[in-house]
Amino acid sequence: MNNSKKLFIPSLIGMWLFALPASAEEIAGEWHALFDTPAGVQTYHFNFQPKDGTLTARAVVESADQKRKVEFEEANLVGNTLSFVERRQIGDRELRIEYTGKLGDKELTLVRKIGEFGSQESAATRDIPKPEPVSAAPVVEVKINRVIKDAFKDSFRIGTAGDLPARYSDQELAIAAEHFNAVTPENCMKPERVHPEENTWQFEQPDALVEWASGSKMSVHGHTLVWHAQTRDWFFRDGDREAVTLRMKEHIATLVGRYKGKIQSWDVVNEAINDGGDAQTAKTENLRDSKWMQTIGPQFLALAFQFAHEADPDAVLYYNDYNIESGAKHESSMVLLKRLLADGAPVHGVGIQGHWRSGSVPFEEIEKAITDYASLGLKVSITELDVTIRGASGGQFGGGFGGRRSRRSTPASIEDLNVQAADYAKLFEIFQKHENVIERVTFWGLNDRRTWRWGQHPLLFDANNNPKPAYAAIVNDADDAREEPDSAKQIKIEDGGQGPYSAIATESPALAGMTIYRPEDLEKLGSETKLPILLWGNGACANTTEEHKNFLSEIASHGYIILGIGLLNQIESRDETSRQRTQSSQLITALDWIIAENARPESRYFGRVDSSKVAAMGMSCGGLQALEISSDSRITTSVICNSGVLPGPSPMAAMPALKKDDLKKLHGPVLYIMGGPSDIAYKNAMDDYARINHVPIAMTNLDVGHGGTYRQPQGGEFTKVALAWLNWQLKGSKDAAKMFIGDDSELKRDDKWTIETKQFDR
Ligand code: 9MR
Repeated sequence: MNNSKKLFIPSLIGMWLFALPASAEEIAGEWHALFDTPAGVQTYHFNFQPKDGTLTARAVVESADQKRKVEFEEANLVGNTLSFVERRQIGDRELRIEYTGKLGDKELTLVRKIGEFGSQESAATRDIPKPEPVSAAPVVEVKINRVIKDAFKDSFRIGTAGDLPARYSDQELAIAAEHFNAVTPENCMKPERVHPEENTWQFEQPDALVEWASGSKMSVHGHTLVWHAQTRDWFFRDGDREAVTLRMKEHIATLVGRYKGKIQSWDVVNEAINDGGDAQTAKTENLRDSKWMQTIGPQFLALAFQFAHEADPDAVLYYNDYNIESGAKHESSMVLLKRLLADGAPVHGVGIQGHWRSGSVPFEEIEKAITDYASLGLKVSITELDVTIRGASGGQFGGGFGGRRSRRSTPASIEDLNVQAADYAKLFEIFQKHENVIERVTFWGLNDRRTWRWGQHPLLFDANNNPKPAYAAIVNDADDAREEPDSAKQIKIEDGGQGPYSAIATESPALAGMTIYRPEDLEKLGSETKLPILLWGNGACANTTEEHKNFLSEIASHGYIILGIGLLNQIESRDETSRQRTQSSQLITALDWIIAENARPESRYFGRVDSSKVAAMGMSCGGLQALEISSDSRITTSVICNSGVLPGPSPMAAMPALKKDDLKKLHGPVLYIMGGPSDIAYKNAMDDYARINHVPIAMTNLDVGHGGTYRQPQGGEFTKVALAWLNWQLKGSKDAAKMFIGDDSELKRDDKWTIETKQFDR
């Protein structure tokens, strides 16, 4: 290894020095890399051989279902930058996969780019990397009451898109047939694919799809006949209007004719209107300057519809586009459709594609667009529905959105999944309201792996085919979805605790990803007693309360409702889902939920909760989550266990990024319960204590270290202190205050504990 490489380490001052070119020898030999690709994880075992100024590159590639050998082309090494190309035949399609790499100190950072499918980055090393355990378990387990096609069988069809059945697993094919009753070929009937040259047709995949659909009792929606994209230049050769019109006619007649009676509807023209627009263009059709426009002119649309109608007079014919529900583009679509109808073009329906983004779905515009199109006597379908969780929206292929960005798939958070679920539920409420106009709602892909928006989790099934909260939100009856059924799982810990109420740990379908600790028999509370609310975040910000279950259950048995971050089933036996990342905002969502339940007459929590008494609590990383939400005006008190704000940026990405300044946002009394000087958070907590001079604060320490006493029977000594504090702060118990206040406070008298307090006498 030459010394220049070491200069990449930023802690060395030599940033002004530059790396010398890598010698070819340094790259010679074996390198291994894992790529998380749209087709699953693939492990590349590369072999690079430099020879006389040239480079040969080959690899053995392992994936879940195959092992293949690759000879790379165009291999090149300049300085420490490497590039080569893999050509891969997938079905009838040749993919060009471009690799670029930079040689670092120990690693070779490789970017793998697959044209329109985006790119992935991976660090190749000399050692074989171990695949990260990829969890097949969902972030949150979802129960669905009905399959979606049945839920809407009296309203409209529910479709999926994909070039089924080739290269789909048996499980995926079964899911497609079970949940959907319509299919749209995602790519295989596009002009470029099905009709690559003037007299060359590729019917193998379209035929297979139509046959599979008929065997699966699904209708087929053809996509797409006339489009500015994915259409080879031969169509427009010579630019002669007549010749181009003839080619279009022949294309449509052959394709629509072949599947006459088998394909029930077609996207005849796709995406003909320009993006954006303004008050001026809104008054016009604002047609895209496509090759169809350039050669045939604006009549190309009416002609396409006419040819399709001639080829299959029974087929329902659609104009299909994205963003036509909104703004100037919507106005233009109305101008265009009115003209086509006035000219007698056989247009029967409008496809609103529906590539939306959760958190910003234009509900009102969508509803208005549906009624606008209906007013023209047209049917409406939602043809390419997907609602992303993160990232960009937009629906145009090749427009720089979604399709070509670098994509690394990080799991969706429960919070994001819930926002998406609420958006999907609202969309389907709108669709159902207009069921007399809507023919079909088709999702653009089958699951979160089989989607052009891979990495943005847009569909109803996750990448492992588990139904997501969005699915339940759409199909589960509004009441079913909210109600915690009597059959909900209930776990008793330590016989329900020692308080006056026997406690259980349970969950509610409407509060995904949270564990609820509460008295089992809520009736027993009578009409006077109301439960204060405790919000709890776990050590390591884990997705389970397992470590703290004794502590939490015991507190609940004394008349509290605790909403703890984490999956209920992980209390009994933990697997890797318990390590999934969680977010402070889950606590706020939970607070909103319980306050709403307390006010909802049909809820079991109706009138049972004291919404004006709320504690933000948590341990270690979860203590930071509690601090993070403590600025919320509804929080009465904060209880920070084995935790404190770090002096600098957190080393763990999953930790809330808090600054010491954030302590100023605390507005209620604060209790720290710490494990003494050997607790790794001790210094941070003591420093917090020194800085908090504006609210009452108690700092308590028991010399047990960072782990606390949570696992001891009833949660041990920590429960005693936490419970006294809660009884004092949330239930006004003067007796409980004696644990903390006065020269002879219980904790002062207790040798095992130390206590300091400030600002209580103000
Ligand atoms: O999802 C499709 C993707 O696999 C293709 O690479 C791309 C280009 O053919 O088209 C995608 O589907 C588009 C659809 O055909 C028309 N509306 C926008 C869709 C997303 O880009």
